[in-house]
Amino acid sequence: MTSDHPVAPGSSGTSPSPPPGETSSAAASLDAELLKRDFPALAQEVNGKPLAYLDNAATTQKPEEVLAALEHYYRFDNANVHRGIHELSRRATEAYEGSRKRLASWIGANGPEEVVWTRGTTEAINLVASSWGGANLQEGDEVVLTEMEHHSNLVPWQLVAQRTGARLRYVGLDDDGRLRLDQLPELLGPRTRIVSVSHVSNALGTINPVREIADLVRNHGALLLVDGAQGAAHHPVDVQGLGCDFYALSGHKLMGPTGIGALWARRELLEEMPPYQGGGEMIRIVEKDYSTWAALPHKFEAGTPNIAGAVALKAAVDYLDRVGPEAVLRHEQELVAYALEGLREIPGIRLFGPPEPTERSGVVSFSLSDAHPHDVATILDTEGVAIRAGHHCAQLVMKRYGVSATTRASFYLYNTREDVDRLLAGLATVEEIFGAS
Ligand code: C6P
Repeated sequence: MTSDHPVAPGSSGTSPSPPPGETSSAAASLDAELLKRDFPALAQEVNGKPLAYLDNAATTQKPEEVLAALEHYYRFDNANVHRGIHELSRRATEAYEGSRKRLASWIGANGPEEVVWTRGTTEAINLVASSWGGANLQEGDEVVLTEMEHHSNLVPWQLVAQRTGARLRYVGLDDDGRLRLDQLPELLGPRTRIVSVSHVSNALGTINPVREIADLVRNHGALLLVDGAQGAAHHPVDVQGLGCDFYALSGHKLMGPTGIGALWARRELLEEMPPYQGGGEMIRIVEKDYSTWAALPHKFEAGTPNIAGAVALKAAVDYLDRVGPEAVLRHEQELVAYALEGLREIPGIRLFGPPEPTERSGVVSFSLSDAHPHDVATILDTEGVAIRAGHHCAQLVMKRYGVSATTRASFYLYNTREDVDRLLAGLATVEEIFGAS
């Protein structure tokens, strides 16, 4: 993928953000070939073939500057945060809190105290379900979810529903992998307390109209949590513009380290919510029978955090910001369009998700009539093409479409048309092995 105006890290490739869910036609394009060189893991051969890494919805590769930030922290600044009165601790704290500030302003938070570090999206949603849900849900209250959700946005609500007697209700999916938003007004009842929905589906690629959902939910007086695991990495995020109350994200999906993520929440909600876990860092005073809590966001951060992860996440955000989230989304949609064109030629293929590439981010999910997704993934692996096969932790999606698994290729800013060609060539090999698939 080349362009007349390639944008590489180091140059400013950003342009004003379009409304959520839309791409700006004026968005700068990017030069994936050039960006790829920043990612050492992508330079290797796998099974004797150059690696075509198409499993980015699972996790993304890390650019040199993220690796350098991790190494720099451990080589020079390694110390615990907020505790020691010494130079290293001061530096570690500054880098750790500096990263929080960067993330907060990048997603449009009203301040760093609205950003709680977590291990990732899963922990962020568990935090809300357990803390907010435990304190606010009562028997007969309702939580509205969708059939599109990742298990991380289902199971925490099931657990709190079992504890409190709250009921779970579900927005369905249409045949093309879109939410049945026509059902939402009916599902929002007098007992609805919270709606929790993914920004982008990991199994289908669908970009959900979060703002539209937020308007309905807020007019109804309920809260909205957005699972942004597949949102923030591929899509401009402005939590104010989205109109949500909670936004959960994972650092490793946006080129940061694993084990670091964040929960953004409106300050007044965090103020009212009880702590999620107890331990060091999150207290002000500890007596024998009770304790009082530290100020936000530390009230929710018990124990020694993933300092290196948080510090290196800033490098990832800086990188993504320079490339420009609008350009990333547009690039992914171009790759999706190109992939769909090739995939539609394959006999016996079934495609999942919206037919229009502009309705999705960089995910293509499909099944072949004769080959099991795991066999497809294994054959592609021998060709050096990394994809994911399975239920993608979205068993309700699989059930909705009557399959147990799909094959999924997911693109990111460093993928090229050549990577897609490698996928298509690998599928031709699958066809040869399995006959007319
Ligand atoms: N989906 C995938 O291959 P964690 O594991 O906490 O970083 O993210 C969980 C999660 C939550 N919501 C959505 C929409 C997701 O896609 C994921 C992670 C990966 O699709 C791993 S199962």
